[in-house]
Amino acid sequence: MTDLSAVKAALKSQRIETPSWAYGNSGTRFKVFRQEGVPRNPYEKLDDAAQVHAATGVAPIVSLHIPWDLTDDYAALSTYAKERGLTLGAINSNLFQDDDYKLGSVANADPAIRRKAVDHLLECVDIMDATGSHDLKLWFADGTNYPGQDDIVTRQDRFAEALAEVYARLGEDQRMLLEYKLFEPAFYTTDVPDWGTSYAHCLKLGEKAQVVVDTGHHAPGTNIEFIVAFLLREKKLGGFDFNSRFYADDDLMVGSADPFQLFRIMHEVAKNNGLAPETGVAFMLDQCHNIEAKIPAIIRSVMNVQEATAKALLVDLNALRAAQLAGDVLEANAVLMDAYNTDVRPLLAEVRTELGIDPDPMAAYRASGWASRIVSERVGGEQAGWGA
Ligand code: AOS
Ligand code: ZN
Ligand code: ZN
Repeated sequence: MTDLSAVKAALKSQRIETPSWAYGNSGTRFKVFRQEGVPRNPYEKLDDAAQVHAATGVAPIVSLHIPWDLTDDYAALSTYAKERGLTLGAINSNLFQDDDYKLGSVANADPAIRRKAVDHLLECVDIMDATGSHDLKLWFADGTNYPGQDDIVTRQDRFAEALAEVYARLGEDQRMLLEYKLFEPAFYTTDVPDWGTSYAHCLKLGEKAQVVVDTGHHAPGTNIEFIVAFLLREKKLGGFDFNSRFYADDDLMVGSADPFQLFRIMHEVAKNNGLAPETGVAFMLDQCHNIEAKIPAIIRSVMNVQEATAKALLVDLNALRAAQLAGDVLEANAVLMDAYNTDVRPLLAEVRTELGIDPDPMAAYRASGWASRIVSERVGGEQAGWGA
């Protein structure tokens, strides 16, 4: 039997980090649909994030993206966050929106461009010092489009050199989280295409370098929970970029395309102590809400992660282990499916009531009046958006 009070305690202490860019406008390369009331600067993004936290009680951390969240005083931004019960989380670098990076950033053949790219990463660590952020999250668009375009091994050498310089600049309590992605924008080779490449670089760099699993960055059919279990065993899972995909890097709401996959991932996390704060797994969202209202979509995403986590925590691990040791394939599978098929919404409603918030986060947000308030107040100025 599972101890329900321990399940509730784990759900109450889980922290889900929301990305500043999810509050701004986004779209595909075909069209960005502008929405009314969207934030015009990082401060207003934090105001929206505070609404998500108020409704859910478990989303007090916000990832920033440099330069999309450019400001001249990051310490002031951090103070503004604290005044709203928030903290600033991972600092995401941007080495993909500058003409200089057409043939790569840290893997570019031109040493001057490599220098510029590394300087940006070092600047991101300076920003972490000012915001009190612990994580530098690195995603690189570097790669090639055509066979023969550049040398695969030489590009890895350039990567290793750049990462080592940035790693050496990290403070005691700062980490480097290295994300991988199968393809896009590069279509032939990507310099960090999979967890193995990321893991190999992180292993060489040292303890403060860990892998980020973006759930949308794999080939169809990839067993992501296996990667998660393996990385946890090796103490190299730094965190997640949660989102859902049907085809490629769709960045849809986590848990919307395949809630069972999310459950399987969270089962490995829960079983392998990944929910314990000391394990250091960051539960970040990395999503774009192109056609749906942004704040309620982020609230829904947080709830989806919570539901998968609750089901994972309900797995009767003693019964599972007994069935596994007995070689009882059907029983072991049944134990897992029992947890997955449990309706955990009443349990989460109880958890929220015990936290002193509304048991229904979506209804609470609707009733708050925030959606109409931002439409009437945020007029004029440039709306923030992906790339703005
Ligand atoms: C890109 O595909 C990656 O998922 C990045 O993590 C992220 O979406 C981008 O860097 C915005 O910060
Ligand atoms: Zn990502
Ligand atoms: Zn992505």
